[in-house]
Amino acid sequence: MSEEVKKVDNKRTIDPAALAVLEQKGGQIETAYDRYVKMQPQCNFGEQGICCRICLQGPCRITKKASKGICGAHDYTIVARNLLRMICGGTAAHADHTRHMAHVGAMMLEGEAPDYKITDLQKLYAVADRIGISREGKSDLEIFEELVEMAREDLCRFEAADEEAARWVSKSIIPERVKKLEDCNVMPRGVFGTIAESIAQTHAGMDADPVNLIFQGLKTAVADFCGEHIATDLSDIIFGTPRPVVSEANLGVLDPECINIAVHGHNPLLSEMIVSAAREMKPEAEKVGARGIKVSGICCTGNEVLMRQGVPLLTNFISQELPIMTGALDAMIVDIQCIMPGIRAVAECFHTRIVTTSGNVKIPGAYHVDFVEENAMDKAREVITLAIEAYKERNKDRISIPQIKHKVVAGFSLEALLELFKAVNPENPIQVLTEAIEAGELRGVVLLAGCNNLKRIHDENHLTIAKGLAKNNVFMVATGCAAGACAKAGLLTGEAVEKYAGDGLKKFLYRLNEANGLKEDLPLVFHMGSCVDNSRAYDLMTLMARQWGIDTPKVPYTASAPEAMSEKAVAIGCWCVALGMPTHVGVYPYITGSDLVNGIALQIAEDVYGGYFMWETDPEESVDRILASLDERTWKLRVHKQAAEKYETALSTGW
Ligand code: NFS
Ligand code: SF4
Repeated sequence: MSEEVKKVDNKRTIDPAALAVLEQKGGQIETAYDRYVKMQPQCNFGEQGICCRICLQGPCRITKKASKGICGAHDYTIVARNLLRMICGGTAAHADHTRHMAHVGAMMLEGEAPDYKITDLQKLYAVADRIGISREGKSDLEIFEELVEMAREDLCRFEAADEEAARWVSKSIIPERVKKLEDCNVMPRGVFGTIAESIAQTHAGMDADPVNLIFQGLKTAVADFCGEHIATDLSDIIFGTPRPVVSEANLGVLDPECINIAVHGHNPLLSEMIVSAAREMKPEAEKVGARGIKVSGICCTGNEVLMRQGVPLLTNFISQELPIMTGALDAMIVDIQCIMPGIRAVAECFHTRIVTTSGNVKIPGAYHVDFVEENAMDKAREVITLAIEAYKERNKDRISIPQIKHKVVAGFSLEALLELFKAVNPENPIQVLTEAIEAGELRGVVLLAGCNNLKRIHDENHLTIAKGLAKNNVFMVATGCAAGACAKAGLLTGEAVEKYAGDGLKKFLYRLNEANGLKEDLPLVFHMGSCVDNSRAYDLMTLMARQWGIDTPKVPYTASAPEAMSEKAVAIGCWCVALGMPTHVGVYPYITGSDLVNGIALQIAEDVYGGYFMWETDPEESVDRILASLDERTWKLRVHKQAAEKYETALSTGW
């Protein structure tokens, strides 16, 4: 048993609000923090990825005595197959979300989803232009129709080699990357087809070649990028592209005077409706003696409504059971993904209603209201009525809300970021960022992404890394539960810049504050949205590459998932690498059981794609390694630029 496992207790968090709840009620009411302790020690075979149970002869585990599975599969085949299946799980989850968005788009066109409309025409035009839809002589609805059709094609195209590449990939990334993906045979045509192909490839008795399996994994991950990008674009068109917004985060946002509703999951199709219905239903809340209805968010649906509507963020993934334990939450309305079944048992000890809304996410014992898009607002009202009923049963004596919350400045879509840069450089906004890196004011850009994972102390890796990078003048964007961690800890504020930023980062951000004449200072970390919005973060890298005229593996831009947990995070990490980013992960993935597969992730990937993985669990070390990955690129970029100027040649395309 490792040292780390020995000192495990059930208060593994550095979020003071979460800790307050755990100290008061932890142990009496079982949460993930308790179950993590009970689960120790965890299985070593699983941990290393060398357990196979994809056929009924298994489980086969690789040991000294048995170095191959019964069918003769080596460790490297088993590890690579398991990894590919994880990537499929993540890609399928995002694609399911995207399919839903595209389906609602199609329903809107048929007049079957009257509560949804095109909110952002500029975004519609921008996406149409990028994807290659001619707008000439077409009405807005006709453009939208073509776009939805194209999105469905990207999702549904067969994987025949003579078919067109997925457009949301081939038209969103730089031509050099398109060529690389095509040359390596990892350019997907259709998202669902790629998933089917991969699952087939990993069936017993199919592919045994680890390299072939891993390349297929990268192709599937690029299909994941495609799905995510479509989801972001359609959400922006339907609900509006985020603009800077001020709100709050952490458990202290719960208001004992109000009916408190948490929206949890990932899909803005439902949460946006809940937010509007809640605003409308204030009189009903007043009738039962509440001051109003307060909606707050958990996980990525929380990020979606924070970014667009300024709805406060309650908490992130691993602490999702804790808001119920404050006794002040009347309903938790969940849609899809990252919903721990454990919330139901916790709610049993309180008056809180857990309401599931999606046909593929049900929890035994929870309320289920099937969310149908034809009458979305009616359905939203129906679930809010459940919360109002629950409020009447609230026991005031059991309410204990930690008075901890922080201001949050969020809403930084790429469009919003460029708007800020424009105030400094109206002709070429992205140059504001690239020049600051060239001048050495900034060390590079880091995307803070991913989940929570109790293998690490809740939020500790996120916050230590964010603060460490800030001190070293790194410009940071964040998504998902990483952004949630920063929000809860007050890092999405101007005050955090004052406190944690190095001189270069301070100068850079203050220059932007001044040029924009903002009421609210810009934050230390820029919240770009939910996990599907990692597509925004990659578009930023693409813009930087275009500005410098280089391929992405030369751009000083690193991704970090300090507390990665889900299969979705695995898929994202893999496309980050395939699309040219160094990618730090703060938890070991299940591949260390094969030196060969691990070596591909850590080293060979760089030779082929320019991106590579770094596993590092210690947060301080992680900061050093992330900085080194940026510095290597900045240094090379400078050398190549100097050489190009001196010899009057084009910039070297290698990395
Ligand atoms: Ni991303 Fe968002 Fe959080 Fe992880 Fe889950 S909510 S989609 S998967 S846990 S960051
Ligand atoms: Fe064992 Fe091979 Fe079956 Fe896997 S596929 S469970 S390694 S026999």
